[in-house]
Amino acid sequence: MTDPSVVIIGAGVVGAALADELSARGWTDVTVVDQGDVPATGGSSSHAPGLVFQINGSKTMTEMARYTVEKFVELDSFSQVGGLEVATTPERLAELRRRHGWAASWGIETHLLSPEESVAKHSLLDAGKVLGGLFIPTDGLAKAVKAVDAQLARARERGVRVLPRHEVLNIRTDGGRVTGVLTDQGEIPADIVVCCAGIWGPRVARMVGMELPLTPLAHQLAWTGQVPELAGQTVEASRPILRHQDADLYYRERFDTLGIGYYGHRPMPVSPDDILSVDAAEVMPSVLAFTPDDFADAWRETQELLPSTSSAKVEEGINGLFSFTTDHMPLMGESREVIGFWVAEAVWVTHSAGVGRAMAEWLVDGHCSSFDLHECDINRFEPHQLAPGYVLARGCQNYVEVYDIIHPLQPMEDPRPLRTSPFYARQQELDARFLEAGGWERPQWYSANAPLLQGREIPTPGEWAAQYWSPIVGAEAQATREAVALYDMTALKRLEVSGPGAVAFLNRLTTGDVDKSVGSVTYCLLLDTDGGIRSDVTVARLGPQEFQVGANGNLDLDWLDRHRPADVHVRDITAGTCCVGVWGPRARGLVQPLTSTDLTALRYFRGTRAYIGNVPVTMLRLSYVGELGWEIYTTADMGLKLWDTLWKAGQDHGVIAAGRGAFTSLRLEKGYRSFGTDMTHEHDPYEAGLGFAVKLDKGDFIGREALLARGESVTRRLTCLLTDEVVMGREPVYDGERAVGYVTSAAYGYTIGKGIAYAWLPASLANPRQALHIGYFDQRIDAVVAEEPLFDPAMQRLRG
Ligand code: THG
Repeated sequence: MTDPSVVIIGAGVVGAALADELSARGWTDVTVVDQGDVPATGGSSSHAPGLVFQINGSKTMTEMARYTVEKFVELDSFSQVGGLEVATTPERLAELRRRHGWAASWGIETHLLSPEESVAKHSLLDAGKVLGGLFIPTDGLAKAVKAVDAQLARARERGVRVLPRHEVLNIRTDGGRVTGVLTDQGEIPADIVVCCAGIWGPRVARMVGMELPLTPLAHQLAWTGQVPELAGQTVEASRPILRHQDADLYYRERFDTLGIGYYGHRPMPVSPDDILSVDAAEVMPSVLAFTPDDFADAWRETQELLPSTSSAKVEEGINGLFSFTTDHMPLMGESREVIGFWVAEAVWVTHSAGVGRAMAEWLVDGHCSSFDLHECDINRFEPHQLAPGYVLARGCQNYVEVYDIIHPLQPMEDPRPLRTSPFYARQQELDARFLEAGGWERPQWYSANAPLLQGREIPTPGEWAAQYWSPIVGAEAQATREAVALYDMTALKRLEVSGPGAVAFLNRLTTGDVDKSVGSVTYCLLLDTDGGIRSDVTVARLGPQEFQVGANGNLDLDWLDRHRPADVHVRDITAGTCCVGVWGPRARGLVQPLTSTDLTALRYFRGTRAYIGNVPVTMLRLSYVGELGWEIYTTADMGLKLWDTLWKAGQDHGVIAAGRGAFTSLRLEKGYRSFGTDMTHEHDPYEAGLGFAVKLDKGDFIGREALLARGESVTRRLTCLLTDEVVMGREPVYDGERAVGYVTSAAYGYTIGKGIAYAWLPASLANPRQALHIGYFDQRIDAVVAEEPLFDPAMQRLRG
């Protein structure tokens, strides 16, 4: 088979990186087109200020940034002056400590600095204003246009064609497949088109009928005249790049002047349709006229932080356009509708080479092995998240929040509410505190449960962990184990998989054997061809050719849909149905009188159709909280009736409604993993402690060959740690002074009376009673490896 022909649209930092990485892997039938000149095309790369700060809460983003730095250094397109983030408020100082933790978790060297040490790194700083700093030695200044040039040069040497001044007019498709790109200079045939068009991306995507949830926003970048203290500086930059996040500002040197970037001004979105063409634009299409009024506060704050700028002036500035998304993450992957149409969009210079590498691996190998991309996948979105109003509102809000301190549980505030379960009215009556997930309003706890606190000692966590928290969370968790609770599970993604080929299909896509009797429920994994975990799912056989799959999100729908043969249907039934988990030792006492189905005969991990009062339901006997009970599903129209029926019957059994806070705590006590947090595509089932869900001898399935090659022996393990203090996730784990791993999920275990933190650790340290530390702000918290599960290892609760 010959390599496919690829057309890359856009010769900015992403397109250039991709051309280089593809050709390095032997794909040379590659054409890069751009409407502008090359290497300065007029897009965002051409005006990018070039600051590369690598530290990010996302492991993937940090790793893609690190790769970009390494590559740009090699390409002589990077000035590694270091990065300095300073704090001028106590909250920011704490945040810098949290970021230092992320750096340790993801393996980047950083140093927390005193005010004096900060000033020693950057002498323009006012010592009196700075409370501390975070120094990242490997950060620095990218020369984006030079990097584009260097990467395109390498690609050209390998045979890649680069065509400047080719404006894309349309994408040719045939039968749902890409066949070529029509430009103003003629047509270029293609098997694969990759849209790396940055701020023009939505326009290009629309040519194949695809909504790209990206908003171009103008961002102010100003340059001072000479700053006296920099006079005579002959190198472009000698001090580290600087961030003053408390005032939404960043700085870089350019000889004796300073560049100042500002995120504090009003969001200035621009419709992709209003971006000027290369020839119509005064400077370049991605550069709009500077609006000095929007910069007034920035200049005042600058003079305070960097007093020597007081005698300088702002001499020039731009409002430069670049891409924002609804969740701060890039958009990568293949369209669900048009085969061969790929995007690599909403990528900043910081991550560009990493994204180029990821895309090349994905295209050439069928998956990306260097980075876990589930947070970046273009198919991650729920339908409402593609609505133009949503895309715009979230893009603008994310501009405002770029430098804000965001708590891990902090929900978006607008637009809300979007999706409400049929139980919503009752939840409001019970004074639920709602957070948000996938658009769903999701109760974290119910204030109406405050009386449950009587006679209980619920420990209060530290200040940070106590946000979006109430002691009621603990009371709900304990009451679940004592009596019975209703959990709204409607947000759990549900797919119907049906048709003559359904059994064979699911056996090929999952690690389990689903060819069991009607009524069986199978917990198993979706693996990629390399054996990495794509998801963990429950597969309930509701009929000979009919299955309900409990999944983790839209990517599972996409994965199944992509692989499905013509005799299998895959349908997302989440929105048309609802689910309530009824769990606790008194669950059977509550539900049995409401149904003629013998619930004792319905064994653990079995399911059935039944009636609860007047409500037709599907009941699955399983429990993420580790208690006796069922997930009870019905159609959305009957949801409220179901809730009311259970609620009324539950009054004699001490029923409560319980929220997500309790749910997470109980889940961790039971040791159940959560995809995306505890394990991702980077991990195989054995490392994640999920080897039991892999039936290697059932016949072939996606990932089997890779698992056989990898073997079951592991060098790292997802490990249960016990602590005295609650952490939040993503903190580094230390063995002495050495960072050896990172926390995934964490919560207080209210019924075991300990803090729980799951963490990825070297296998050699994953042994019970191993003593370690977790880095949490400025503390080192004692942690001890524990045997799991912490709760009910004999499974008496679930099987009772
Ligand atoms: N309910 C349903 N589907 C789901 C989830 C759910 N799909 C996504 C996610 N949650 C899957 N995660 C789990 C994790 C653990 C279990 C179920 C779903 C579980 N495990 C038992 C154990 O590990 O002991 C049983 C394993 C077995 O018997 O094979 O229950 O919450 N519908």
